[in-house]
Amino acid sequence: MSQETKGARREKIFGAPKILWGPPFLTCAGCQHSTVSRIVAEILEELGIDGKAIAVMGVGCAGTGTFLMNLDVTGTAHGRPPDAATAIKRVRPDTIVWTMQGDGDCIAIGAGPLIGALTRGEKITIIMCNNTNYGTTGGQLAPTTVMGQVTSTSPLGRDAAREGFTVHAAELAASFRGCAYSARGALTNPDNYRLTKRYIKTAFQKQIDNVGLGFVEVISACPTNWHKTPLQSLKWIEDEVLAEFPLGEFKNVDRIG
Ligand SMILES: Cc1ncc(C[n+]2csc(CCOP(=O)(O)OP(=O)(O)O)c2C)c(N)n1
Ligand code: SF4
Repeated sequence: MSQETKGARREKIFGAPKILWGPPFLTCAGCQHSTVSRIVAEILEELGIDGKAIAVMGVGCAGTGTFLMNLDVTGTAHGRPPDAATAIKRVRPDTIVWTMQGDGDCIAIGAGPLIGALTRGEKITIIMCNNTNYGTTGGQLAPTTVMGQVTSTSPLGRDAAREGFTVHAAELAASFRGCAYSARGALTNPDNYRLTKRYIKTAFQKQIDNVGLGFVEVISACPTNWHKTPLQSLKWIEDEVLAEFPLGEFKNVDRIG
């Protein structure tokens, strides 16, 4: 170490959000669910709402990041986070209530609760990690599986005649009058990482401003079930998945109705 470096004032310019209390995320190497959790933790701190935020986790890998946040966290039956979040928010309108769900949880078994919350325009924030399969249980086909994708239950590749067409949750959410904000982001490069963070922040801001439901879908790599390395997974998202799932904002209003 040079004399100059030794004497320099050392200032911390980057670190983990304080509400992440320690152990590493419980996800596989290259799984981007943990990145989404990290982004949410940063946002809760940046918006100064970590003290009154309540997380509702779905069943599956996507929810596990909430275990590591120093927040009130509750779990529900598979797919039911929007119902629990509705109840909490209505009883405690002073809190910031958000759900952390996988695509299977949110738009397969949980499609009914999601549509109910959108219909009612609940003042909650829903984060859906879309890894195009059921990660926890072995990579089965989900509504979000892209056309042609091989999964453990579509070994010949998703085919419209057998398995139907891919579902687009962010566009669906945007079509509801009770939806204040809907967007889809990805985490394959610094630019779309920054945009995804902005989308999630805006969705929380809609709740802070008491506008209506904020929904953000994040394309999230599942290297384990995709049978790819983390880097191959990012390339596959960029080459194939984003062709099916365009990124961007689909709705952003200051008043619902
Ligand atoms: C009522 C019910 N049905 C099925 C299951 C089994 N199960 C647990 S996690 C899961 C899939 C989760 O997939 P997803 O929501 O996409 O989240 P990921 O694991 O990919 O993050 C399933 C089917 C369950 N726990 N409860
Ligand atoms: S199985 Fe997939 S979704 Fe689950 S932790 Fe591993 S990479 Fe993530």
